[in-house]
Amino acid sequence: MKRRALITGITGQDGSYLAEFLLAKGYEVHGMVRRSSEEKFERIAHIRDRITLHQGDLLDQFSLASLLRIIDPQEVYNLAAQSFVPTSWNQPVLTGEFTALGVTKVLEAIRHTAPGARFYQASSSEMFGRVLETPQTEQTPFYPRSPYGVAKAYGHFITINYRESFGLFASSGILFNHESPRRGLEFVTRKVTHGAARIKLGLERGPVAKLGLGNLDARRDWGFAGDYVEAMWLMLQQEKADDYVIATNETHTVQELVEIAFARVGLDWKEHVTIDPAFIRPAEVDLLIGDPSKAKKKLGWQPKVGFRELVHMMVDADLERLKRLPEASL
Ligand code: NAP
Ligand code: G4F
Repeated sequence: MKRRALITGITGQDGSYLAEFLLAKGYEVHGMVRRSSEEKFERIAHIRDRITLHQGDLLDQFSLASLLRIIDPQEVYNLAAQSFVPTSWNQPVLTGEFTALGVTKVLEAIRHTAPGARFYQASSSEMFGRVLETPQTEQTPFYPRSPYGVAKAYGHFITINYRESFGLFASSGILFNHESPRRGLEFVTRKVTHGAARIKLGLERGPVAKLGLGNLDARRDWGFAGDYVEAMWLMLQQEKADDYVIATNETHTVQELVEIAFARVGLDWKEHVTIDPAFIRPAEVDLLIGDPSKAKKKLGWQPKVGFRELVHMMVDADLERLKRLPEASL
């Protein structure tokens, strides 16, 4: 009999890679999606006929419990969240409700409806914020710097609490930034690769096409999303639930990202990139670099795609996609 998995956030970057990964492993894959006036499930369009989608929302406790009752999954991956850091300053309450309390709602639904299901929580390196130790490990204390980071810290600890209080198999993956051609356009990697591709193809107006960015000195530990979803699955195959840092152990500045992306299309980034104060954050996370030793040792996990290869993959995919689009939509 096929194993059943439920993914919240299946329409997002990670949800789409995880769904592909689980299908390849022979799972019956179920996804929770929000109702919208226009269905935009682009990231999962290619697997739409192989997965089952159910309407539900992190805010609606009953929809979660009813999904669990209908599906009776062995594994639940909670990837749904308000995931964009700048939005969390504009909508701090909503971010708290989705990204923090939403986790408790899923855990409560599991506890009452499917207590045997294994649970994965999508925690984040944003919890380290103004880092208290470098590189960051599972033991590094948190100092979140945004309402998003604060909400994720709540989600992380409530996951541990339900494991310790009720014996649920609940694991938390502290994932550092991971990217792909499916990354949302507002995140810096995709903004840069998409921007460089548009400029290269002459799609930006003006005598010299510009791309406005914020802090070029921020450093991130960037990996490939396709590699990171394997780590999520591995966490739920262990004998005991636990928490793991998933990272590459390399850090790069936003400027390095820009240099590599523009060089890929044969352009000098200095002629195109401007600093736009609108993208400077009220409080910045200056440096992230994770130590994934525990995941390597216990899960046998390691990243496969390096930083330069990742940026090239994203630029190439954006060039291809833009070339294929009808002129009216450019
Ligand atoms: P993403 O592309 O922004 O996807 C977020 C998903 O959550 C979307 O499917 C979205 O649905 C869904 N969602 C948002 N609010 C919801 C609600 N109230 N009810 C139901 N679904 C809701 O994010 P991602 O990059 O794939 O990240 C996946 C998870 O990992 C998130 O929890 C994120 O915070 C966390 N994380 C990401 C990274 C990273 O670098 N990517 C690192 C650490 C942790 P719609 O399509 O309807 O908007
Ligand atoms: O790409 P970003 O928006 O990602 P951020 O804030 O690190 O958050 C992402 O990774 C987290 C894991 O650490 C996830 F939990 C979270 O859900 C999300 O996926 O920004 C990266 C860096 C920041 O330091 C930002 O200040 O890039 C800097 N940056 C500079 N110019 C910019 C820009 N970021 C964005 N989004 N847009 C800019 O124009």
